[in-house]
Amino acid sequence: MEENMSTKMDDSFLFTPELDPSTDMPGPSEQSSGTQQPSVNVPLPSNNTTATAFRHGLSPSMKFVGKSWTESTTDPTTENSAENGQSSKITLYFLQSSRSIRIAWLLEELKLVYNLEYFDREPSMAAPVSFKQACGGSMGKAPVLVDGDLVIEESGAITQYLIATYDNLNYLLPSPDPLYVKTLLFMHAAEGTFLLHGLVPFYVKRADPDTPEATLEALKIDTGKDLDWLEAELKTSGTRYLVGDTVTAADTMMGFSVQFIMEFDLYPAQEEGVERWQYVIKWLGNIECSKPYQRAVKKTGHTLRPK
Ligand SMILES: N[C@@H](CCC(=O)N[C@@H](CS)C(=O)NCC(=O)O)C(=O)O
Repeated sequence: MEENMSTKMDDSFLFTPELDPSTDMPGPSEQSSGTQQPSVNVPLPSNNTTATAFRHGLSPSMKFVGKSWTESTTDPTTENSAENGQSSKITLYFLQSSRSIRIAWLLEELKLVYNLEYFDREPSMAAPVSFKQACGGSMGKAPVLVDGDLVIEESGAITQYLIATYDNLNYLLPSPDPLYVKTLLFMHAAEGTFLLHGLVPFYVKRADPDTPEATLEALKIDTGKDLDWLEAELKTSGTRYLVGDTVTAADTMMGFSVQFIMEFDLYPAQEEGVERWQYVIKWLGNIECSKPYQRAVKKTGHTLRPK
């Protein structure tokens, strides 16, 4: 993005690291502080990297209910637990600069062992033929997740599958209650509203780099409204993440959409020196502080600006 939006913010507003039960203890407070949003620079992985992760380090007797952790009588440890270095039946087909980061992050949140198949984009930004041949999916789009005999496409569908299969603590999609409905809303708004609107000016500009600014501005009106809505939601809830103070599937889906919109300036021009979406920027900073997110970026080499 031409201008880093965080530089326009009042320092007092910058994200405040807090204890986050969805991360490795002791939480984001050990990760960063100060006024700079952290950026994770890692070398790109080679193909066929095997990424390993562990189920989170919470006591098996703890269960996430609503916004807090409570004792549970059931043992959430299941067959998806794994030891370091163990190969996995789960493979993520990851395309650089894509929605694939949603799934890498989710796998890290779930502490699942998975194999990572990494693919760079073609110069045209299309997925390479090798991706389409290898992933086993019929759409040829990233991400694709393979779990045993199952091949799953669409990042939202993969998210729902992984949660239904492996989120034994219900911490990424709260049990049916108002928080569940709110999480679903964000999960679907990520594709059906935010990226739908954000990709219109993106594709128009890509098709014709000389598109008049006035046309692009007109095409960005909807993302402005979407971000206004998100800003109001975050301001009202006052929470660290979209649904409560821990990461949920709302964040793993919405994070990429909003990062993409901000990175490529797909929002309406703003008045100089005024930050219209301060809470949104703060939330993006909280995501970047999250250890599972940082692990996902490190393992995959995800960046929205590939070299
Ligand atoms: N709605 C789908 C979108 C999938 C999609 O369009 N993926 C893009 C990357 S973000 C892709 O594979 N692009 C490369 C291509 O179309 O060749 C999802 O959420 O998974």
